[in-house]
Amino acid sequence: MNIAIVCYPTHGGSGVVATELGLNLARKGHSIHFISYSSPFRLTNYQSNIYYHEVDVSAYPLFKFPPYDLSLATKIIEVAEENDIDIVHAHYAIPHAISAYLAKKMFKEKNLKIITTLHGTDITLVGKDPSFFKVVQFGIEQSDGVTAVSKYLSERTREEFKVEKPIETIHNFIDPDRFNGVVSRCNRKEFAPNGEKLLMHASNFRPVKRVADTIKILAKINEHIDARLILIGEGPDHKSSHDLAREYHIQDKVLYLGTQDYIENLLACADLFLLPSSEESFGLAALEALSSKTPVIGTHIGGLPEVIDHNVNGLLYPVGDIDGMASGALDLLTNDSLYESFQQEARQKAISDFHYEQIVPQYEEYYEMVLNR
Ligand code: GMT
Repeated sequence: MNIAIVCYPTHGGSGVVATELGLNLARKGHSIHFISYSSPFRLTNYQSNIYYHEVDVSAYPLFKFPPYDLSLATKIIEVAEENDIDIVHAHYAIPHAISAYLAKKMFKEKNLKIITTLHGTDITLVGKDPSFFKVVQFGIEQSDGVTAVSKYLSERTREEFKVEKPIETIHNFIDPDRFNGVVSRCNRKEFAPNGEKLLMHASNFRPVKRVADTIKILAKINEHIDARLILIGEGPDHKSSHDLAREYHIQDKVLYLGTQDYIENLLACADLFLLPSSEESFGLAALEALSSKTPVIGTHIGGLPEVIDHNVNGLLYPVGDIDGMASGALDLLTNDSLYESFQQEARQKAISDFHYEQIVPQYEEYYEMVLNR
């Protein structure tokens, strides 16, 4: 099939999932056309059957906000004309679902099929905003197919947007050979020179991620054992988390690495991965940790319970339960046999439930179903 994948090129989960899906589909012989405002960061080397089309938006003095969604619709039509596209797969509803719908209506040569994959904040946060709600609802209704990355998100979408049509749950996936937790990939001495335990967190540092909680958990753990925290990513809460670490006098135990393209090498060093989010439709970072044999300490919200099995491969607590998360972390970090069991279970969970070889065919079957409908 000739598939156009519309996504964000950034380090957020939706862009990663869209890119890795395209790469896997290309390896299976499909022709994949990525469309975005810059090349997806995971699109590193040339690979056959992969094409990238850049959307350029003319900046005109009259425009306070350059209308990316309109230029995107135009680019989708151009790519569809030149490459006989069968399906436009829009990842993250805003604005991709609507731009794809516009392209579908304007493209006369063929009945372009639109599939929208919902990733989380396009429903639970941004999509709920009154300035987007109706257009997101319309985009979902007009798509020929809609998938969501967790059962939780499928349910939330039905509830919040009163969607009648079926929403297919296709979970996110992992390459366990890439996220394999081989310790030699990471120089642990560099991060823990005195044998400290290593906690890790990776996100876009937005309020929904509650980065401050990772600092509070670190402070609590350091009342009992020596531990350090590696923070990966950039975003609005970076500075406040820095200030909080100073307030707790543990700034020397927190290492900010900024945005990283190859988190798989760093995860191999982490003893525990912290994901204390208030909203998480799936938690791709948690799956990357599991696959790397790194147990996850997180919150019992959203789609995380579909990824993490509490007391088996991770520990899940109410949002903001710092004491619970810190004490659960300490139980694991001070009991080697328990910790090793969690490590084995973590990798087993990633491989048995979320291997790309199991999930990518679900997208292919869904494409066929939508095309033949
Ligand atoms: O908030 C992020 O993690 C970025 C966001 C995105 O849109 O890229 O992630 C969402 O999509 C990921 C991939 O499907 C999911 O794993 C994340 O859970 C989801 N984020 C939220 O729901 C907050």
